[in-house]
Amino acid sequence: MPDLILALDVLSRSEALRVADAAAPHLDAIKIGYPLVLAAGLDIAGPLSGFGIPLIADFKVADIPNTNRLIAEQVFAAGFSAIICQGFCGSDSVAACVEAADDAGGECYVVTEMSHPGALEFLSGKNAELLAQMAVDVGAHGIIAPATRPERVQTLRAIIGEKKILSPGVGAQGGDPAVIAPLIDGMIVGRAIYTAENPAKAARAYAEFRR
Ligand code: 3DU
Repeated sequence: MPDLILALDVLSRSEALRVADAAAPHLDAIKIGYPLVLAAGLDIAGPLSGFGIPLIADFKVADIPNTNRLIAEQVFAAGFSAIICQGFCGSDSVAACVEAADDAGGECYVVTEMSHPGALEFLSGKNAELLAQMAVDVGAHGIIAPATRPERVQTLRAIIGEKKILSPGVGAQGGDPAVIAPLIDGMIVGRAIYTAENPAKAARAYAEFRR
């Protein structure tokens, strides 16, 4: 059963710290991305690190290898433990993120199939399966796969074996935590926690699905 990862997509430093402080006792990691970093700056990683929980940088990095490496180095220097990159730029681009992660003692996760309806237009089916195999081949630490489609998570699991699956889409996007939890290693939950009237209570409820 999975770790609980808070997707902290709030838009101010004070709100980020308020929600993190409330939810932290129930969390295994905090994921932040463009919404919070653009609003509050990359150095929000500093105070968030103070909760003693690993930070995951969800920048869905998607560029040439050299640029990917430069981005990943900044992320790890800022105190993050893991980075998320896109796979569709190719194995050399992903390998650049994996190498930067390895150099920093961190982790790199590769997006395969996304959780929203539009993902089915391009990044699903065979393409997602090729991305998962590539993630294995370049030594990534795991993949991102959709909690909204448990049957796809099972297919991708058969490809990646014991590498980790972090899965967004529970709660606001309709994914069922009881169904997805046994299939994954990390359950990513955003709005269902950070917009809750009581984020601590909401986080505690999702934490029931942990190991
Ligand atoms: O829908 P939520 O509010 O629980 O947030 C989900 C988070 O996971 C959010 O940060 C989003 O950018 C990220 N994510 C997906 O939702 C779907 C993906 O395929 C990959 C990342």
